[in-house]
Order: sequence, then structure tokens, then C-alpha cells
Amino acid sequence: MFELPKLPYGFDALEPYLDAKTMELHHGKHHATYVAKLNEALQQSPEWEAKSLEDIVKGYAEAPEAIRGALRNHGGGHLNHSLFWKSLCSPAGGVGEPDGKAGEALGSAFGDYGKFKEQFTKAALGVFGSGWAWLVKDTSGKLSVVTTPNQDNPLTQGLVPLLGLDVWEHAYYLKYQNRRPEYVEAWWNVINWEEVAARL
Ligand code: MN3
Repeated sequence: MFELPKLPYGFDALEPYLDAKTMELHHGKHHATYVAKLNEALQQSPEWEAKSLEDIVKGYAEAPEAIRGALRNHGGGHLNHSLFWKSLCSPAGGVGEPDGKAGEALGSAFGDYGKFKEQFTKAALGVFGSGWAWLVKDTSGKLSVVTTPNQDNPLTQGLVPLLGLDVWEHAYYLKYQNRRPEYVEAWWNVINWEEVAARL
């Protein structure tokens, strides 16, 4: 059985960029529901219940038809949100350009941090409806920006997610209403670049 991971900070830790009420609902209701529905689906298949979350997300297409959709949506939802919380930290830790390993990797892949930010923002704003924007690494170690619909995760395409941004309306509607660009701009202030570096 999977469990909802605790947030590594308080609900209000990312204020004013990500507000406490949104964090509380996003974690305690939306993420919790993905975990509950994933567990519910897995109870129908002991073979799939024994797998890791990553293996479920990579391999859901091979699952019995009755649970395939649930594994895709709720397995992806659980993994995506688990990554999302870990990739955030208080504004004091996230403001500005990443240095060290993450900064160097972004510089060599995209030219400079500004170009990466521009490309990622464009991708995040271009997601039609619900989905995610990602910084990913392929099997050769090359970095790129991709998007996925709904709760799909890049792992399903053989790409390793390094940083993901949830652009579902539930991630921002309370504070930003329909203004996704303001939410995306705010998010740049609360990225945990140490976590990104550790995933490189
Ligand atoms: Mn979400």
C-alpha cells in the first residue's frame, strides 16, 4: 500500500508564491486521492501490488485492462506529486539562478539559465488543459524540456524527470484564478535546485 508522503515543509513555507490554502488542498485532497485510488486499483492485482511506483508508471500499459487506466492516472498522479513537493523549497532557498551542478548542467544544455527559463515557461504555458512541464534527462544524459498530458510521467517514455511543474488548474486557481503565467513566474522563486542537482 502506498502512503501520502509528508510535506518536507509547512503549508505556508512557500508563501507568497504558492499560498498555504492551495498547498493544503493540493497535498491533502488531490494528492491523497491519487494515492487512495492507486491503492484501490492495486488491490485487484497482487502481481502489480508488489511493484515499485516507478515500475508501475513505466509499465502500466502491460497491466490488466480493468486497472490500466487507474494505474496510469493515479500511479502517475502519486509519482508526479511526490516529485513536485520535493522539488520545492522556501523562497530563501530558491530565489535566483541555480549554481553548482544544476547551474552548470542547464548552462551547457540550453546556453544559459535565462534561455532554459524561457523554453520551460513557454512549454508550461503551452500545455492545453491539464498536464505537466518537465526538465528531463535521456539515457545518454542529454537534458531537454518536455510536457505530458494529465498525470503522465516522462518515465513512461524512458526519460528521467529532474524537475516538474504541475499546470493543472488545481495547482493555482485559488490564488491566481485563470492567470497561469503568473503562477509559473512565481514558481521560479521556490525551486529546490539541490534536489534537481541530486537527480542529475
Ligand atoms: Mn496537482
